[in-house]
Amino acid sequence: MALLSILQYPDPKLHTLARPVQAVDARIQALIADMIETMYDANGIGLAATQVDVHERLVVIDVSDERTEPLVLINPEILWASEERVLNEEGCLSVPGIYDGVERATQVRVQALDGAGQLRTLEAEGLLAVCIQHEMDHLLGKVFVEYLSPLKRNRIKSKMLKTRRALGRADAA
Ligand code: GNR
Ligand code: NI
Repeated sequence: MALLSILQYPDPKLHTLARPVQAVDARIQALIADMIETMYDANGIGLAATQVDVHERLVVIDVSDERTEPLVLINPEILWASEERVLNEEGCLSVPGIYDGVERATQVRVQALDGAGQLRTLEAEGLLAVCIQHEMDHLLGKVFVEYLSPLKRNRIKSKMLKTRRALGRADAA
């Protein structure tokens, strides 16, 4: 197992469209284990492969308080989303320190392969539904700040770049 590094907004690689996972094999199982470890280490409730620079349709999620219920979604597809929307305060491990309101469907029905390669259907509401939609956006190359006004987004972009310059990161995008 290994901790993976998480791409930071505005890294253009965060806007890559992920391809479907072709086979749930040893390589994918190892990636799942590393992503779960990385998500827990970063205190996140979800992590998309896109965020660790792997552009395949795979996400891990754990919204449990004890952080003992990891959920793996491979090649997830939304079968149904409620018309009803709710505004939630969102954050993202790729945009640390930034929180803002995003409107999402309150309920979703999702089909995905699990970590064993079994096709499953999941009904979600509350924080899980929000997290699933946030993670699936990452697989499409979309970061939550893209729902905010251009003014807010540009302020966030500048702040992120400034913070990274101050930290002296050579890998700043
Ligand atoms: O840890 C996370 N918290 C969170 C809070 C509200 C809405 C979405 C999220 S997902 C985020 C982890 C992350 O960046 N996943 O891509
Ligand atoms: Ni995120």
